[in-house]
Parts: sequence; structure tokens; C-alpha cells
Amino acid sequence: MYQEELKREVRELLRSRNAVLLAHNYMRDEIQEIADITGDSLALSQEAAATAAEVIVFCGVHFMAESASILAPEKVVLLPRLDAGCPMADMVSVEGLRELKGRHPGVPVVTYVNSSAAVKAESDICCTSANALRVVESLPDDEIIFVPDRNLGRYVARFSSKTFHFWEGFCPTHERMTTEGILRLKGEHPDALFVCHPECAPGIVELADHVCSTTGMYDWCRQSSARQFIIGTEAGILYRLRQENPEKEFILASPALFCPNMKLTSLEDIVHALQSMSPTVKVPEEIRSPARRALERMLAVPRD
Ligand code: CIZ
Ligand code: SF4
Repeated sequence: MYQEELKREVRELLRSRNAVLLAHNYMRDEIQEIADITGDSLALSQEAAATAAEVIVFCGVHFMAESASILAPEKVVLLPRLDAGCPMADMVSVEGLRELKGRHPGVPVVTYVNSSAAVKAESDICCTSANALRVVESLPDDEIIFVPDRNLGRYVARFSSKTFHFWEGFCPTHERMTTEGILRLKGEHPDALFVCHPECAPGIVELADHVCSTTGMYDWCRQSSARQFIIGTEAGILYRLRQENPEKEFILASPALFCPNMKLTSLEDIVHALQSMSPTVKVPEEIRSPARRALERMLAVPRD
């Protein structure tokens, strides 16, 4: 009951502040339930730019709120938990990237959106897990620097004839899956299809029937005629998969697929953020401008 009161309070505060609640696909169920929009980080940032609301409550991790601030600089972007970071994004620094660029002069940098605004600002173009191959192939160059996710990078490289220079970053949550665990689940559910995110390690990707982004997973599982799916990404995705497909069964590929940062934000945190109008995330103009250029170059890549 207490939770129901909190949900009502959030909705009332959103109305009085002319605010919109955006929740990432990995957020806790109760937050996805009351969000105005759920989605992946890029879709949410684009919603932030398009909405008429003056205030964005971004339920996700820090780099996502930065992307919203980059694309919607005139709006107030609230991140209810400032300590919700992304270990993968933190694995690459501006200095580290400059050093790598120095070793490969003239080679373009393709940066996964799971990165800080400052790293995006040092990059030629961004990519998401859904468009990474298209972005790489859109460049005329034969060599690519790919940061920060070694797994997404190596997955894309399988379909490209270009030479890649990887940054050895990774998502600790996705890397907690084991091939033994997947093989055991496949044995227990022989009719289930295994779908995983490209942030998974190569040995896991090898075992998958399909590899795609979170948004891709909603589409693929809805359209598939299979009844059972083993899901290889963060547990928050199960909420909408189960809502949209009540007749299908979704089995989490590992009990370890909980991202501690994605699970930090609570309804109480959202109430506090809307009451105090803090904490906010604002990307300074000298970083925002080059970071926006890298994001907009990605958005300009044709969709096939
Ligand atoms: O970019 C995102 O939102 C993430 C972290 C995953 C995905 O595949 O949508
Ligand atoms: Fe970062 Fe992985 Fe958590 Fe996503 S799931 S926020 S990539 S640590």
C-alpha cells in the first residue's frame, strides 16, 4: 500500500512540476509501471528533446542523463540518484582515449553511447547496440577505434572487413553470465530460444539464437512463434517482456543479471528529486557541443 501512495505522489509531483518521467528498460518494475515512457538510452534522450515538458526525470544511469542534457540543453534533467553510474562507461577516460588515438593517428573513433559526455566529445561518431554495425560501415575508413565495450566491438567486427582497435572495457553485469549456466538452462528447456545482448562475452554470444539490443528483444520475442525464451540481459527487461507476451515464458539466463546501478533508484528517490529539484545533470557547453556532434552524426546514418 505504501508503494501505491508513493506512486500517486510521484504522479502528482510530475504534474505540478510540468515534468516527464523517463525510465530505462532495466529499471525496477514499479518505476517502469508509472513512467511516461520506457525505452533504451537513445530513445529516451530523443524523447527528452521532443517533449513539451520543462523537467526530465531520468531514471537510468549517469551517462544517460548526460545524453538527455546534450540533446535537450534547455531542459532541467533530474537524475534521482547521482551515484547511479555505469562501470563500463567509467572504464575509459579522456586521457586514455587520447593516448589510443595518438597510437593510431587519423583513425576514426566509434564510441558506444554507454560512455561519458567527455569521452563522446573526443569521438568522431557514437553508436548504440542496435546500430553499431551500420555506423561502422557508414565510415569510409578501413580502420576503426572502438570504445569502450570490447564485446560489442568484437561482435560487430565479425560482420565487418575493417581492422578494429578495441578498448578493453566491458559490462560487469553481462560478463557475470557463464557458458556452463547457459548450457545447463538450454538442457533444462530444450525448446527455449536463447536471445542475448551484444554486451555478453563472445562465448555466450556463440550460444545465442539471436543477438540484439533491448528494444530489439521486445520486437523479436513478440514476433517469434516460440513459447519459451532464455533472456541474456539485465533482469529489468523481463517486466515489459512479460506484460507484452503473457502467453510466453521468459527465463533469466543467470541469477546474476542484476545491475546494481540500475537497481539503485527507488520511488522515494524520485519523490525527493521532484520535491527538491535536485540532483540535476548538466553537461557544460564546451563538452556538449562536440558530444552532440558525435551523437548527431550517428543519428544521420541511414537506417538501411
Ligand atoms: O543503450 C541502452 O539503453 C542499453 C544500455 C542497452 C540497450 O541495448 O538498449
Ligand atoms: Fe553499465 Fe552494464 Fe549496468 Fe548497463 S547493465 S549500466 S552497461 S554496468
